[in-house]
Amino acid sequence: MSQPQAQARPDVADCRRDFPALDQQVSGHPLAYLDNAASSQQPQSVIDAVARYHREDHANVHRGVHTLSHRATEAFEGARDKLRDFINAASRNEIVLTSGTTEGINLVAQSYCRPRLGAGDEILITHLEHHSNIVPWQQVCEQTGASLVVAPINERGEVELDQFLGLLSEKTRFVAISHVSNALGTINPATDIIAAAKERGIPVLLDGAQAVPHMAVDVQALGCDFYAFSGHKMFGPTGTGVLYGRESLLDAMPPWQGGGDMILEVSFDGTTYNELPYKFEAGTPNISGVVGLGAAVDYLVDVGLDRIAGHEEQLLGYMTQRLGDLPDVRLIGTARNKASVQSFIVGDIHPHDLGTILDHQGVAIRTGHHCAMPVMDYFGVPGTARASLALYNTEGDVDQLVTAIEKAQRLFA
Ligand code: 7TS
Repeated sequence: MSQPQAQARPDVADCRRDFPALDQQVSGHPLAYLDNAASSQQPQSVIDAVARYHREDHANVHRGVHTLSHRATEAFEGARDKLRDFINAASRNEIVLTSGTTEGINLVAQSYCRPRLGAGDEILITHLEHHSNIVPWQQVCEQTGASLVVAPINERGEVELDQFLGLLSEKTRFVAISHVSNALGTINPATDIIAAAKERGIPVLLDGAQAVPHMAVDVQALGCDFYAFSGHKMFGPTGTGVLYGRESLLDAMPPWQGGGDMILEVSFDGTTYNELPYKFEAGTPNISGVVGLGAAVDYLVDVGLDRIAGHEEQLLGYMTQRLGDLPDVRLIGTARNKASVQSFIVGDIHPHDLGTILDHQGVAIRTGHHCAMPVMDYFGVPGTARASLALYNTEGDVDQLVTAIEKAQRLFA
């Protein structure tokens, strides 16, 4: 794909054609896929890369002397290099390939925090987190006697920076926050939080699951110590993901799973662990998935993250306005700095009923608590309807959503 000028809107019609799943009818309507925060669709180039790998190159990695094993290893490690470039990590040793965000966060909780924390120590998160960035910390608190401290949000769904910073103390041993909230789309003030934590020598993990498909991420510019994300939300296969970790920290951490590939030498007297990043990659990895993830990175880079961000910002503005103009629609999450997501409630229609009626009109959204029950509790709702955008969405998708909601309102009137 040629590189048009930075900031210009991507030619969405062209991008859309790259995604075969979008070209289908659901219940007799063209599919308007607005559930990208849960899982995005895959471009043909990703589907082809995975298929080609299965057809021609499949073998185990890092261990064979034969040609297919070499090819598989090359494709797998090549994807690691692309991922390093993609987030501008300083070294490929800092790219741990995982099954997704959840695994990356659990790895840090168990391997970084568990050996270091004890009673009186605190882990600081926010009220906005996905359960994946809550439960692993609760578990490590139970295991170590440390406490979980939760920074509050306001009625817009924003973390109040002053309040957050006020909770940093000499007891704080770790900070874990979402870069972008999945339930509300709020972009957290990560740079300020990281700078403040750094001044106090506190490591920071960013949960980047909802950021990487929507904005350029540079882990060195952010200055974070860990950054976790998932392949399936960035046009790659499920069961893939990355944990970025600062090399000096990863080096000092014990492996969290034992098995093949993560060792240099094993005897019954003891085991010498492999070097980074393999120390954290026990067992045969998701080779085909990672090959596909590499192709997804190529795709994102080709379209251009700045252009994607510009397009989505414009489209989110349009969607928010269209939804906000509907009678009896309550927008949940109105942060001033947002990406790609709008949660809402339509009158007293239960979100699941709304989602079903929308599906009958070809509109795919997610309904429920979005694995962020504390956010729902804050807004006093059991769940919301959530429309979430990707680079291939258009104003036509949003119009179809609005028409479908109007129909639901008529049905329930
Ligand atoms: N963190 C955030 C911010 C997320 O949005 C998600 C998934 C995860 C962590 C977990 O990612 P996984 O790939 O390990 O499962 N979020 C959603 C969602 O919003 N709807 O479905 C999954």
